[in-house]
Amino acid sequence: MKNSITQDWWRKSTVYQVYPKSFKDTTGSGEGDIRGLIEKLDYLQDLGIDIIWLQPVYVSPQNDNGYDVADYCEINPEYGTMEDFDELAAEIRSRNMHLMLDIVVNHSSTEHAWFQASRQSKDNPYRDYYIWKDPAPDGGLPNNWQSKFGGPAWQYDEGTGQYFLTLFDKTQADLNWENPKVREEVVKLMTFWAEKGVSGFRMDVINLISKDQDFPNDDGSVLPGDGRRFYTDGPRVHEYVKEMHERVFGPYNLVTVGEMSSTTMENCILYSNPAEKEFSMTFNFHHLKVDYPKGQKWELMPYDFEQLKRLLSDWQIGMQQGGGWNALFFNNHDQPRALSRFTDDTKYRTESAKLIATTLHGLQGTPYVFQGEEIGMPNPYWNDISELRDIESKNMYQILQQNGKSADEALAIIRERSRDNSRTPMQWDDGPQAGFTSGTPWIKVDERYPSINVKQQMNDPESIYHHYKKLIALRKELQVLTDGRYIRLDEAHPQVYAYARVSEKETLVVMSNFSDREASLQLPDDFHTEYVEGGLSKLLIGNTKLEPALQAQTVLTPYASYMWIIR
Ligand code: TEU
Repeated sequence: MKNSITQDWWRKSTVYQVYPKSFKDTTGSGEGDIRGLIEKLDYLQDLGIDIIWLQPVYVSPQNDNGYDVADYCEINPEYGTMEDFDELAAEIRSRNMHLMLDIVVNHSSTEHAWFQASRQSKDNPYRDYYIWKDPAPDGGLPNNWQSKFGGPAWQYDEGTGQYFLTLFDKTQADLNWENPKVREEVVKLMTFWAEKGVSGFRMDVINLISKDQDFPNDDGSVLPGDGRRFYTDGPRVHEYVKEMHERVFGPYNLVTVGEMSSTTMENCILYSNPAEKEFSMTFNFHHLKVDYPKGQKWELMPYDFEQLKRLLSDWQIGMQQGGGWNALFFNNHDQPRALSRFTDDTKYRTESAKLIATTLHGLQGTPYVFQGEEIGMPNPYWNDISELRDIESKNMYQILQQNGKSADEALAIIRERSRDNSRTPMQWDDGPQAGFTSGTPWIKVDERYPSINVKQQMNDPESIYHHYKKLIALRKELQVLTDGRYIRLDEAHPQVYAYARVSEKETLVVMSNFSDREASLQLPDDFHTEYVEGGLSKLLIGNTKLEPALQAQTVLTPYASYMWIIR
């Protein structure tokens, strides 16, 4: 383990996630493009980013903003050309940064040539590329599995009289990984991009690729009863991932992150322990369900702070013990902004954004910054459902009303939970459309852009942007951030989350007040005696003024957050 920690360069890296549709438009189309990203590479380099995760730019009907791929080896004209892509890759390399592509192979678009052939007839050579089933004996659905975007997971095909499986949108058909030809195609397309010199892949919902071949009905005895237990971390998933490692990740020395939906820690250890030869690291979402009552995303509740801390801590300790590696994140393109969700995005917006950053960047793993997070972009305010674009939000708005909610109640839920909360255009400056486009943006720009934008923050040394920049630099400087043992310090404090990272030479302490009231934290006696007393402590970063040395007791003003080093 020690060895791989020092060998694997990405353990000291920070990843920046680019949602290309909303990043930077250079053509006036209202949608971002590859050339827009090229324009902003100096900005990302200044921030200290090592790896850019570029979300899908492949040919796609865009029903799910590119997660519905119709051609894995061509660029969608809305985003540019293959020449633009090659230039992007070269520009990234010339800045000593790395490019990570998003690979979406649990499913393809129904517009993909494979699916078009597959639906021709039952004996078409591509039939087995997808998951086709006869109707149930009563003529109904093959089983009761539900789509993640609402409604049944099966679509009927008139032409051939069978259903095909779609765990996401009805135009995202699940690929049949049992078929070796499908696995061969995946190796081929990944090799295509690896040959172009990309450094790695983010693998979309990759723990869903192996389905229980009996396709059983879900009797609901295990929540949520939507079928997911029959295809999540399924029977052959590790075998399939090892095959990809052997044939592509290993030979091209790629950095890889698997997106794991509803996974377990045992599985994530297997996915990310280097000895297993699977992925470099894993995303899991347990800590982002602490405001889902009984696991229900489409019902509101205040988040459970203690549960958030417990989940973060369990995954720190468990993954460390098992030799796994976490991808660290609070934000992505599928989540509302953590700043609005867990802290205060109005009165204490700047403090809150810095607190979210410090809390995350002190943990063990590889941190991910989602575009706009580094300037403290909050959830936009949605006036009306017509402002939203996401397929999931639009489906759920209807389903919530079918289930008895009023239009206003449904909108109130969508406002909090919609994936569009993180998808509004990047706010570059205080000019028209926040400098994102000269045209009409595909989704509205948040009205607070005149005071929340990159230009203003780059000029202010006290800004959220500069706070991120400092944290990203610290990750490279301090070995304890990479391999320090995690100890939780707050003992179920109702307002404060505090932890330490301990190595032989140094100790790091992080303390964050997640409330709008003053809080006081007493360090555990044994910790204080062993690690603080007798050492020299230094405040590395904070978001309000504080005496530089760490005391046995610390008083934290609203949303105060600090990181100390003790040597
Ligand atoms: O998301 C996987 C996923 O399960 C979610 O985060 C999903 O958006 C949520 O559960 C819905 O409530 C990945 C991508 O990140 C997402 O953008 C895609 O829509 C999805 O896969 C399908 O490719």
